Amino acid sequence: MKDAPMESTQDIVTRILAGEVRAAARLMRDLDDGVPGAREVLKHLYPQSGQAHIVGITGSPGVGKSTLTDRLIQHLRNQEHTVGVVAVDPTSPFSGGAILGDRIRMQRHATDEGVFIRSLATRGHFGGLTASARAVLTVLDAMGKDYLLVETVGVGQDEVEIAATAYTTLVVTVPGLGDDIQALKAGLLEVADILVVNKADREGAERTQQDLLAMLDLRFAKETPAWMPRIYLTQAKRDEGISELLAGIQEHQAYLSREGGENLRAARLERVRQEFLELMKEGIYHHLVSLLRQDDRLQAILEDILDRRTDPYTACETLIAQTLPGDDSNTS
Ligand SMILES: Nc1nc2c(ncn2[C@@H]2O[C@H](COP(=O)(O)OP(=O)(O)O)[C@@H](O)[C@H]2O)c(=O)[nH]1
Ligand SMILES: [Mg+2]
Repeated sequence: MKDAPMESTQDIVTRILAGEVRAAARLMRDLDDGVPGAREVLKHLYPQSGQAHIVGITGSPGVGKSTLTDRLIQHLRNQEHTVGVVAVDPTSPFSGGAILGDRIRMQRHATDEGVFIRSLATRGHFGGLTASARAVLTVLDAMGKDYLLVETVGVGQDEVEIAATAYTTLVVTVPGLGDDIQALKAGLLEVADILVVNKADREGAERTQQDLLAMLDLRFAKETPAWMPRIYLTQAKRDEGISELLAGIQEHQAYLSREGGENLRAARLERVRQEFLELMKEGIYHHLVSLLRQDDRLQAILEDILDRRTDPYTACETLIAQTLPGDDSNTS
């Protein structure tokens, strides 16, 4: 395949800001491949982002997140909102199975100009999955999408975090909680602004709702939160309860914007915090590794550790002290 002629950063930025799907898709690929220059484009897009309402959708595999996402897209489109979707899927990039599944499930939106869907596998992204998902969100946001839906499987810290740093986070479960109740107790409940009991056509939906209510009561026994998480029963497959769920999402959105938007600012600040700290972690790591590569110091350090002339803790502290200026406090 012949290389396309080089395009200036400004040209690409202009095309993406104009909402050009092909330019955006190309940038997302380049970002994943670590193509030099791709990040420069992102730097120019970032100031134009920050307006979209980001909705995280997380929960165990198979609870119906993709089906639900597909329905939410439709309902948002009916309201004439534009929508961007990032689906983070645990499937290996080699089989691509479930990614294909998401694509097919949401395919009816493929020809809709107002919808952009991007699936990410959990491996094979330059800078890591979280960074990749954030970059895609920034691109979609800068393109002017009104709502960004982020579907992640609620297993693994990264995936939960991607959904948790959305402005409105949905935690999806199904009747007959079982293992899910453990996951909820172990922290998923903490990040939920809205709880969804999908597959409400199955037996035990009301019971599950009661269990969730009891868990919320327990959690907020001492103090009533400014936002009490809502619980919705849905049948994504049959498009039941989705209007109500969307109304709940938009109520939460309105809650965040209330009273001068202090809550929204706090939620956005939290996103920025996560984003910056992650980039810093990645940046410093790569910086140090490339320094060590330059003069083969890595090998020397490893052998010192292997022969017990030093230990990995001291070696790491020494390296950081030698490389980064100014930290007098002991942070170990
Ligand atoms: N019975 C029932 N099945 C559903 C419902 N919603 C989704 N499903 C099915 O659950 C399966 C998993 O759905 P999917 O959206 O891929 O789940 P995900 O892994 O959480 O994204 C699919 O076969 C869906 O058709 C529902 O409301 N009721
Ligand atoms: Mg899915």
